[in-house]
Amino acid sequence: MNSLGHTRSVFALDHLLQTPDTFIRTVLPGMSRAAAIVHASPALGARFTAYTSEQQNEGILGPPQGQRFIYVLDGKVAWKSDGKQTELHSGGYAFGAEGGDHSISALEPSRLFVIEKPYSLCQGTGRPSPCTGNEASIEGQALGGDPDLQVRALLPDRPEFDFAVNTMTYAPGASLSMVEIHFMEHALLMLEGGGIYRLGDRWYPVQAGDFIWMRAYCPQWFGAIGKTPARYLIYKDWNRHPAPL
Ligand code: UGY
Ligand code: MN
Repeated sequence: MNSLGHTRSVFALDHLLQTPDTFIRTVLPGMSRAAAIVHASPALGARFTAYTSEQQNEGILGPPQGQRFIYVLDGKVAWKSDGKQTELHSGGYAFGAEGGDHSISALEPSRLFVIEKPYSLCQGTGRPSPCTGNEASIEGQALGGDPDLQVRALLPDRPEFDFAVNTMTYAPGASLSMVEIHFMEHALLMLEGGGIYRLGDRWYPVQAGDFIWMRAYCPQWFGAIGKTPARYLIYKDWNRHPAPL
């Protein structure tokens, strides 16, 4: 508890840094034996919703608003989709398409990072199919040829998917090679380690457990600090024209 009203959390026009001391729990419609920490939502200016779901044994989530992506932070959950059940452990993830049928039930106390987003149809691509996977079985790609910065794309590289979720792993001392400014927005959860995040014209110390939202065009840069790798999960809108009709 901080009795002097201090926190690292910041809410600015083009970004949000939300640290665990400011997390508020709520129960979303259809949740049972579970609570949500809502990180980003349309009320913030985001075009998606991102939350952490904390589930007790047998805790369930309600129906999604649009598509749903889940990443297991810890614990074990049963993901049922298309009559098939898959057990997901830490690092496991699943995608459910808009209008599809899926259910999620915790097999032990678990925490999930969840993204929900209305689907943006693109002429000629068809619709995405549900899928599951585990981060550990995905081969990393060196970003811009830098072997100290490995990107793992969790969703299939196919045009029907209108968003991407990647993990980025920085060796100690590694950094983005440039300040990025782009029309996509981001949700980001620090999974491991820490460093300095530049957001807009401010630089923030960040560590595992922190959440960041970046509005489109928010200047951004990260450098890993410490003797262990820094790793984060990052969402971005993807594969769509910036001016949808
Ligand atoms: O994919 C990205 O835009 C990523 N490189 N951005 C970031 O790490 N802030
Ligand atoms: Mn970016």
